[in-house]
Amino acid sequence: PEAQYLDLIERILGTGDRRVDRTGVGTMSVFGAMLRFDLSDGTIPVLTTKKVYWKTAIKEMLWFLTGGTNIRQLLQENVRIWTDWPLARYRRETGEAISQADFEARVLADEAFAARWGELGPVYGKQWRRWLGADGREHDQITEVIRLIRDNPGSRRMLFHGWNVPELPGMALPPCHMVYQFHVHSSGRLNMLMFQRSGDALLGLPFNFVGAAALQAMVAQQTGLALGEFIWMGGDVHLYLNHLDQARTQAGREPKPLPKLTLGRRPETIDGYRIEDFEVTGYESHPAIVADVAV
Ligand code: THF
Repeated sequence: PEAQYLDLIERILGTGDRRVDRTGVGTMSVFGAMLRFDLSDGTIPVLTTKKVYWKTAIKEMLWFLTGGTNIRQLLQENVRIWTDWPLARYRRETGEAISQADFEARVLADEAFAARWGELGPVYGKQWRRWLGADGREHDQITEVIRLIRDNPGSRRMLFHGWNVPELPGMALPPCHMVYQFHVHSSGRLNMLMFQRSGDALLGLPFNFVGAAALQAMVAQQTGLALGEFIWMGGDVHLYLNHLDQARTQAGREPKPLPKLTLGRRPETIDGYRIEDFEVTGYESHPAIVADVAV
């Protein structure tokens, strides 16, 4: 299964279109890709060809599920992967040359500062849990999709969506992983397909696979279904030009068996999960690969 990811990396390195992107860093990019991970054997796609911080990725998914949109909650869990965007805005708007560590410390210590500068706008959590309709009603897409999977598993409408067109301008970043669709096979297995319009193949995708698979495991548990396939679909899938050496290193490594995920407890609702509930066993990986995130 991991070989598919490494093939995608090779494809980008070999045939990717070299182009300038939003961040100015530049990328090699392919358009249109699909990976399929069979989760029915209990595995979770935590890539082994580099060290993937799977707890961070699951904490990020749990943060989305809370409906939160402020980095303060993430920092309280020691997750720093979203700091760069508010930090860049703070530096731009105040002209202050604050370090990342000092910025994070202030967000943690000062609630008013966090409300003013730690906010990402109506990103994932807001749209998933409180999508605002034109009539002023809020829609909890997650609760709704779980209800639908339980009540009408043959439905072809079991999905939730992050791309709220009128709210895009207010988001620090428009959603990358934007649609999640569910499917119940007659064998009682829950499949999930995630569409990602834009994917940072080195840094982002390994995190996104873990977060998505964790979500699928939670939804399967909540609906009393077994796990089936996780299907990942990408639009613009790219390697930043300052990630090419790291990507070559990773692509040259031999994958090890994927680890297994078990949920230690069955909470009453999708809102009850904590990071301690996720047990990943048998994770052995090649060494970490360090790379800077493009902001
Ligand atoms: N923007 C870009 N350019 N790449 C992304 O992957 C990305 N994301 C989120 C939003 N915008 C993005 C942020 N997610 C890391 C991982 C995920 C991120 C951002 C950064 C990262 O730096 N990972 C390192 C260190 C992890 C750690 O220290 O905990 C790694 O080695 O994995 C894609 O959703």
